[in-house]
Amino acid sequence: MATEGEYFKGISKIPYLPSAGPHDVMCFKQYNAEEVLLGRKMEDWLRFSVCYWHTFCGIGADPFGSQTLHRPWNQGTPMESARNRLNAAFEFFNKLGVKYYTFHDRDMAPEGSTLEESNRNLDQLTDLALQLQAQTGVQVLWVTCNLFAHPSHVLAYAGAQVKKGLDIAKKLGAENFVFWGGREGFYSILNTDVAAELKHMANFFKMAVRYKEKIGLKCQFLIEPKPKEPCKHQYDYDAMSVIGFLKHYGLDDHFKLNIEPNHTTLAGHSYEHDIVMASAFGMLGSVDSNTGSPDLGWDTDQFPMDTKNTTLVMKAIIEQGGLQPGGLNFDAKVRRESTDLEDLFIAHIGAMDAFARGLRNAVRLTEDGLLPGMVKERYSSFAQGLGQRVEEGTATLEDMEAYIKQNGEPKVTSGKQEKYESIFNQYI
Ligand code: XUL
Ligand code: CO
Repeated sequence: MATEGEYFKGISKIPYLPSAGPHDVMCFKQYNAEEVLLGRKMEDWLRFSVCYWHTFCGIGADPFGSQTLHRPWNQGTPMESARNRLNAAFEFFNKLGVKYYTFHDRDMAPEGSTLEESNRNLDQLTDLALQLQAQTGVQVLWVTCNLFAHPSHVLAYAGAQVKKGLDIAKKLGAENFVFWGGREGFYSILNTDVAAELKHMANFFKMAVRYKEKIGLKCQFLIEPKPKEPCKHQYDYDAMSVIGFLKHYGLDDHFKLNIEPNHTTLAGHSYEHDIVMASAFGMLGSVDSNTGSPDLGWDTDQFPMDTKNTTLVMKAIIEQGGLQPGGLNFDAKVRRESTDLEDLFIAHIGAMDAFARGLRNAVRLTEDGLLPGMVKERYSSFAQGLGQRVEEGTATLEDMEAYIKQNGEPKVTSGKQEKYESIFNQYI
């Protein structure tokens, strides 16, 4: 029965029905929140989060066409719509069974004609958000500020906005705060002083760290790499560029990375690349779990449905012991042709099942130990003798020369890539 103020009528709490047939797309067949794998509940490995901007603010417009998605919550004044949207969002989280959400300041509350008015709008909407969080137990995975839409492109405005963003992160108990500037880059090198901009960006982050400490905000700071779009070149190009930047400016103790695979593929890497690289440096904080179309040159923010990709991601997450306090945030939008409200559920359920299956695959891969054992064996010569001294950083080039002279020409050892690939395929 539809209750008053209900937006997703006819849809009740999404059940786990592992034996449902392929036609039934409104249930989970893989994701069983309470099931324990490797000593942890599935919901704690996966920490799913719904993003506000695509799912509740998206209207299907693109540079070539206007609105196709007409949502029932977009009614009344901008503030009335914002309130309806927040109520619809919490109904969606509850029915889907997701415990986290993410938002930009300007998707939760409309921009006013001054900073003060925008801040007042945000105060009112975050009061309602706090109430809905308390009623439902749904929490903020991360907050971010939309620093890319305002027409003035003034650095001080961005600073003022981030100050307020950090205040609301504290108010709502956000577990993380994301920085994805969008405009931190350039369109033409001719009018750009790259060294000055990088220094200003680092100093901006230092201001954010100082304000966070001043207000006693306990959340993880994350930078989200993206190589381009809207800028021609963005300074936070990919995981390794951001890690280098953070280390260069002494910020690496204060930030980790929020990796979005669609951005990774835009940077010319394979889907899992930045997840693996960030994790290798202890810098993987959270994931904007989406996918692109690698044959396209722009950010399509599609729902991640490919279980090979999700298996590779979950393998890296298991290897680093989980993603907490980060999570898997669906920075993904339904296509402009997917016009039914139900499509929002179908998309999230499909992606959650793809990740749950990826988790199950990665758990089997870990428990069997076959592939991890083969990798260990491949590096075993670094566990003793000269190899061990390379590992420890005490070997010299002279040692290497002496080793070769003593042991003669090296024997060829196969890298066995096809064997690894063929074994991996048996887990997906
Ligand atoms: C843009 C993008 C953003 C960030 C938050 O490509 O991914 O939505 O995740 O600003
Ligand atoms: Co993102």
